[in-house]
Amino acid sequence: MESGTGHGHDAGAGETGSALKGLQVSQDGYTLVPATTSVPAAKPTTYAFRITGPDGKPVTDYTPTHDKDLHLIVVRRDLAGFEHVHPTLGADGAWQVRLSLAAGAGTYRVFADFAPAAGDGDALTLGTDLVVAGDQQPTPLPEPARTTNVDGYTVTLDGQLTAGTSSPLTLTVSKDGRPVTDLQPYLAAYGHLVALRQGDLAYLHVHPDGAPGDGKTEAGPRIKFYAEVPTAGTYRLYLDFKHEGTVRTAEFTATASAANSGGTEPAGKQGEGHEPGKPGSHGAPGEAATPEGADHGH
Ligand SMILES: [Cu+2]
Repeated sequence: MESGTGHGHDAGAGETGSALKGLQVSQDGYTLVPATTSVPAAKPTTYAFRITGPDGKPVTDYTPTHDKDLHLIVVRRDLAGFEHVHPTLGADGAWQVRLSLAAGAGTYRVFADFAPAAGDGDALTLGTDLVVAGDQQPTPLPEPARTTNVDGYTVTLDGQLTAGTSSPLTLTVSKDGRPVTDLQPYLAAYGHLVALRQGDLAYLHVHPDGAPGDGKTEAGPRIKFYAEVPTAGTYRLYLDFKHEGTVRTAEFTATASAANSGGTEPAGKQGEGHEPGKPGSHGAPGEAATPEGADHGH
């Protein structure tokens, strides 16, 4: 058992040892069963799946988290083409949703984030792959940056991801040089943040700090989160926020530093000070991820 990190921002206890999510298609008796594992071309398509429970039957009762029974995150394995959608549940336990698959051909990861009503209240995130046929055009992961732009909005990231620590992150939204102070609640928060680890797409818990209507959380320009990453490395952050009736996603590449930055980590393992494409760096066992930049530095 890991020692507590004392972040205190959890919706529920009992997450010990399960901070890494989305790597398994089946966990605790629950299984993500896609109706299909491939689609013929990259165009908007209907994606269907079921969640089966410990009795092998499709789960039809869920405990809503962030206003929804189930959140579906879809992203190509090179971290392009992020979609966060909310499927509809049929009486027979079949979920359906439209996916745009706008990044084009390639292998996508599908994450289902839900809490079965019969469970202990903890949310599970199960993952499976979806192949979109065709020739993939690789998209290099953008370099780490503190500022990103989406649809005329500028979003700035403050804070430092640190392995094993609940790290405060502040995202600040502006438009046309002015801070946005009238963000709209979206799924019971002013922002939703998903973090995926480059290399295996581990899906990370990120908790908003404060909720609309709690008397202290302002509607921008700052949105605060606590993100707990398990290891040093490169992560892609996806912030969904709503303004003037539209939900947009701001994306960042961020580098997480090692828990103990005192220099005891072997070179090449730390998230910072790396040499992109450094030859001869054979990762230690259990550290299969190549240094970031190795595939993207040219
Ligand atoms: Cu959602």
